[in-house]
Amino acid sequence: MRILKLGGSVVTHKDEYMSEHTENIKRLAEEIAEAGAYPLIIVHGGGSFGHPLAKKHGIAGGMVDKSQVFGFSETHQAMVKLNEIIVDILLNAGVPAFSFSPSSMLRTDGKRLNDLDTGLIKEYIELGMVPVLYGDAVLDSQQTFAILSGDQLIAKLSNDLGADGVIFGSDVDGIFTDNPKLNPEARLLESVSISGNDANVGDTTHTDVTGGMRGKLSEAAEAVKGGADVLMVNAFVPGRVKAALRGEKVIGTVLTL
Ligand code: IP8
Repeated sequence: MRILKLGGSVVTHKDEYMSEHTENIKRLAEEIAEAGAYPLIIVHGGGSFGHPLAKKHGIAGGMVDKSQVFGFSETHQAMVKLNEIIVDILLNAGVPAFSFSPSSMLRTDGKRLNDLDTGLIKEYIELGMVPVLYGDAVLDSQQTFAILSGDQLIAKLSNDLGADGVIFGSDVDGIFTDNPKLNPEARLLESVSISGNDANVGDTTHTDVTGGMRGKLSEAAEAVKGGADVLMVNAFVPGRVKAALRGEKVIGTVLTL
């Protein structure tokens, strides 16, 4: 079983509020359909849908004021909208996508996802469907609510379901020696050891309440520890996600123990 992350920077125009990247989503849906690499779970990020609202209402830090409740709903609703757009496009491309709302099936504890009942997800997969989940505004046992990143969700799904491979599709080729958007000298690393310290991923260039590339790396490390092959690829370059899903050699960064 494989898990594919479609980063928020891939499925939305990150600097345009609530603007989906239809062209990218359509091409990726075709690639996913053509790869036919089932069983598969897809998880997408928030991009310009979830993150600006989560930030505006301080959702990631938990509830300090009742007035945030409305913003919590708005943040979730923005993710529902983005998810609907993505699932519709996947279905049009012939991928048997099925939407799962994380906030309806789990809660975090101090921002961490410790318990996840994967029974239902498993049943949908066994029927041949492709569950599509997303980073979401969720209830939290310690701070009333929190933001669960798609990356943390992936690590948990990968470990609980015993995924063979996890592919993180983002807007960069993989992990670089430095942030390639800020430093032209940055070099792509073909493989990165999660125990080593060979990458300086720098800071994210957009609003990201869940920790940007640094957060992604630490969640990806959890999936590596659980035994999955983890690959980071540029989902903007046509063919890379398809090749990665097929298990073919592709430009990107492999994470190792
Ligand atoms: O983009 C966060 O998911 P991510 C989702 O995977 C929200 O970190 C609601 C901001």
